[in-house]
Amino acid sequence: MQQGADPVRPEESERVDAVDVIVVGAGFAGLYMLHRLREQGASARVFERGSGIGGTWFWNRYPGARCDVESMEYSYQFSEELQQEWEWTERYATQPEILRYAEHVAERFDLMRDIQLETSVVSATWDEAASRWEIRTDRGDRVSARFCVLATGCLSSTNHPAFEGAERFRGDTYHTGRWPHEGVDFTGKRVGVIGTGSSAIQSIPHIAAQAEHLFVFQRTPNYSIPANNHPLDPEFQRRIKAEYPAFRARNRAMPAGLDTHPNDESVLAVSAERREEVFESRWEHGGLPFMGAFNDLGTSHEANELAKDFLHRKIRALVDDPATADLLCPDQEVGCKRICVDTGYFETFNRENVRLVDVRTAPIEEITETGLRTADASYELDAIVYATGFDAMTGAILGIDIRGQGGESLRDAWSAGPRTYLGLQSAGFPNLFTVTGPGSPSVLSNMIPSIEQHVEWIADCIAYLDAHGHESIEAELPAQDAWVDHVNEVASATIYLGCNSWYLGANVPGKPRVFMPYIGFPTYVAKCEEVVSKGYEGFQLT
Ligand code: FAD
Ligand code: N01
Repeated sequence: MQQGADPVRPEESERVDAVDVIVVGAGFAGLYMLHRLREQGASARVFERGSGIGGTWFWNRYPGARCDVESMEYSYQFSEELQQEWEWTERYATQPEILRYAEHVAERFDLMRDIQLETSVVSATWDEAASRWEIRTDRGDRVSARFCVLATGCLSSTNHPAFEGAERFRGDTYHTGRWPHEGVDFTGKRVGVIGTGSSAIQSIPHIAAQAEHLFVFQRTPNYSIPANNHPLDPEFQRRIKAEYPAFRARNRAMPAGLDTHPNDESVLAVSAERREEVFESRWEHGGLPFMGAFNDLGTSHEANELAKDFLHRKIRALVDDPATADLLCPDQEVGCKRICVDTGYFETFNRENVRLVDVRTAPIEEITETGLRTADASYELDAIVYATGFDAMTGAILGIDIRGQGGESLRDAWSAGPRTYLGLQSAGFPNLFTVTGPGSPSVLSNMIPSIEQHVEWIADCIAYLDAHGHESIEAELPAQDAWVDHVNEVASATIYLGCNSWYLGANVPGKPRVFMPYIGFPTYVAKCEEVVSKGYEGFQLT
């Protein structure tokens, strides 16, 4: 908890019966939403499940957790004073530094007095007669609000595979997305990490350096580009700050709202020497800009094959044991699953105390009292780390029992996959907004600019309704259907549908296979603005 703040503790809080807006979640989305609403004179209250604010950066405290968008870009731009005064220390900020930043924002804008921590929203019910939402929490709060904003996060509902016998394990169990605040000492322990996504790839080198022995249970290998992290040069930071608004504007206009230095050449049109030179320089530069190496890696299978070949060669050069290197080479196309960014991940498999276990050919069959059994072997473990990710994009939203017009449940409305108009609203659920909801660029963009764009759109919308005497706003079904079709059509022209990613819900058994984010920042921003300029086209204002 940041110093000087004055958090509302559940036991101290008075029951609030009526506010203009209830915001669920106090990550970067909820914090900025609260600030904007207050600025325009609305009363708002935020409920947050955690015992602190910061969302992702509050929960994901595993060793090695850090951002893979560069610090100068992964931060708010709504306040020039804020972006001038905050000093980042590294090219990619660590989790503790980002959490300190979130706490600084909360303190600076005096947000804590409207945030109730350790409180989960369990239901939200639309009262048609009153045109208001009734929100209930696990603490017994009952609040009536004109609007409800779900700032519940795309990656906040942790995924726990239902392994047979999991509860019998007598050792310690951790999930990367719910890491203990006091940290974990793995010294002298036999540790098993399940999963090889971004969280695993960041934490494995740290756990390996501490544990007596580490088993990495891999179902699908992933591509990872070295971070090449380094302390931030003060002169570089000063130069960016001298023109911060222009820097932000430039990046907002880029694909994904991120400066990946996009190269507008087709990899298929250049010579083999040029191809190698560009890939090599991207590898050296490090991080997500690898995907900007050529303009067709995300759309052409043939082009992607060349990136794949380059990265397979890199993995084989880094990993000494050829059989382990083979296992670490992904089959899927580069970027189909979210690309990872690492520091020493592949090299970790050269350590004597680390072993890669392929659980694709021999799946995990059960967790035992003393470890884990796959289809062909047993492993004795003192600790199991679930790096098994999230019920992404819809998990946190559908964790709340939401009832809209006519008592319709959102869980039913989304039973075949999420359906939204612009990722902002769902038909049948008036005055309910989602920040970075499914159907918006969200996880396929630098998320803080995406969050700011949504928060500003929602705040402006509420101000517009007030100014024009409208009681409610609701997405129209035809507009929503057309938007969902458009989201799918855009995705089908890319490489994204060809693998089992969490973008498709494929990591959670039984989840409908639907591509959830929208590929198209920044054209998406223009579309949102156009809708407003046409009097909220596709929405019904009552
Ligand atoms: P969150 O930060 O997830 O906050 C949502 C909050 O809502 C949570 O605190 C949760 O407890 C709360 N909540 C949910 N349901 C309820 C409920 N029913 N009642 C009460 N509270 C509730 N994005 C990038 O752009 N770049 C990166 O480099 C990057 N790195 C990441 C690294 C990790 C480890 C993870 C998990 C994600 C990363 N992301 C990154 C995505 C990241 O989630 C976003 O950038 C951003 O932090 C999301 O902010 P948010 O406020 O929308 O959601
Ligand atoms: O989760 P993931 P994550 N048996 O879903 C495996 C962001 N993020 O927490 O691929 C065996 O990617 C699963 O296997 P498979 C970023 O957007 C960013 O790592 O489904 N294995 C996979 O290997 C990221 O994409 C950073 O076959 C099982 C792993 O668990 C997102 O958050 C850091 C299994 C889960 O990987 C999620 O990342 C961290 C089973 N039953 C997170 N079930 C940055 O670096 C699942 N797995 C910025």
